Amino acid sequence: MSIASRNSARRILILGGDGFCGWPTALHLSDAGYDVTIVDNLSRRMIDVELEVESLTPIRPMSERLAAWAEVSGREIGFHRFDVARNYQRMVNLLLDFEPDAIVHFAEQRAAPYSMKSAAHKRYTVDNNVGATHSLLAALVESGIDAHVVHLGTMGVYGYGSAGMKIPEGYLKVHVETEAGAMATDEILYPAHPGSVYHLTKTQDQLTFAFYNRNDGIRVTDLHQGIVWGTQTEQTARDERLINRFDYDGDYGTVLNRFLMQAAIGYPLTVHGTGGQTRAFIHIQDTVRCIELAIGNPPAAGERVRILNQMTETHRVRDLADRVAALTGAPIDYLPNPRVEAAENDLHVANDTLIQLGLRPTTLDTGLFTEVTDIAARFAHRADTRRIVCRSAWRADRRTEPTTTVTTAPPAASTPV
Ligand code: NAD
Ligand code: USQ
Repeated sequence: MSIASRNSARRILILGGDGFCGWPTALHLSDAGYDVTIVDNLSRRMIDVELEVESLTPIRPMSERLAAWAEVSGREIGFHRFDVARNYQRMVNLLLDFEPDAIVHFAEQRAAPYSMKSAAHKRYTVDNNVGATHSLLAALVESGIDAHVVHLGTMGVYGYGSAGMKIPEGYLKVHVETEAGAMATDEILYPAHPGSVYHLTKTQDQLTFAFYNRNDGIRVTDLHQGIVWGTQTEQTARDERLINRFDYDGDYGTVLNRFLMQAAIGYPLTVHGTGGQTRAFIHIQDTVRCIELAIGNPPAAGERVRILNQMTETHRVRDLADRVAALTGAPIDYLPNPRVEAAENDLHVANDTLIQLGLRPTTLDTGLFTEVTDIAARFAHRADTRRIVCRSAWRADRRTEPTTTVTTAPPAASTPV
């Protein structure tokens, strides 16, 4: 039995439903029997135009995607194109009209390198992400709609130092010495330690959720997700017109998908520094399952923000490169690191809740590498190798090439609302 038939949540609004995680989530939930409506301002597609690069996979325009899904599944998905951060009244009206039981919030600028490109990109990322989250919560209060908000946060809010402990699910138990000399115990949000302006916005989201949860009783699940790898899910693979996006460029491509794509086109694997960073990972098929699990298990009225670590395994970047190299024979290139980050870190993460709720992790060992390399090989002719190297530097002293005038501009100024 699908969760949709067991759970009272039926109508799901997906903010950012045209993106890499949002599109497969929309199809997965629609397939599971939910009534799904997407909101997206298509800013990610406009950023492709700005960066002069496209998804490696030929993603179709929204209307074609939706028509293909209706044809393949017999199910309709609604779509509204507007900016969640800026078009507040449309958000309120949609909430009143659609009356969602749950809202999955993906509608943020999600690339750390993009957020560090220039002052304009930093400002765009903060305005867009902080604005989208806050507008959504204010609109829920104004409309009086009691929907469960499922937000995609990031493991990066915890930072990537070596904590010397297992990172808990959001809250840290602390013992504080009182004035009287006794020991008091409390639970606080795990100290935020963002490593980019993008990650900074996710730590700001956490405070916004905590406030609206305490003040207005908004029910929130914040999923602290690791790096998503893979491309297709059961539903996106059903028809070529449903194919998911695949980012490989230096701003939006994430490390494992980049290595797999680089190997497939014979490009040396681009390891930053010594590759000593340890990160958390999750396959896109597990992302969509976790979101369904979160929707099916909403926090009770009055419960604090529920924080779940949405990751299935951790790996060191150079180990991933070695693994992909062993599998494919690809050479490895150790490049100067354009980021400001620890050269080496360990990472141990608690992910008990989603496992207890029924997640069966798809791991790197299950041979899914081939799914990605097959996709990459099939669309290798679409790759622009000039876009592969990461050129966005965290600070001027991290630049590996002379400064050029920034000619690109984030979409905020031109986005129709
Ligand atoms: P994406 O850029 O592919 O998708 C985001 C979508 O939101 C895009 O379609 C974009 O057009 C839309 N959007 C952005 N701002 C909007 C606004 N103001 N109004 C309306 N629509 C807007 O990103 P993704 O990889 O699908 O990530 C989705 C979420 O998951 C993000 O919040 C990200 O922080 C989080 N996340 C992603 C990863 C990952 O590896 N991809 C890992 C952890 C967390
Ligand atoms: N890296 C390389 N070579 C590359 C690309 C990246 O060595 O070619 C390194 C980076 O320096 C970094 C690590 O790999 O140490 C991860 O980089 P990434 O680009 O794969 O991931 P990141 O910037 O952290 O961001 C991605 C998503 C973001 C999400 C985050 C989850 O873009 O939306 O929030 O993963 S997490 O990393 O857990 O914070």
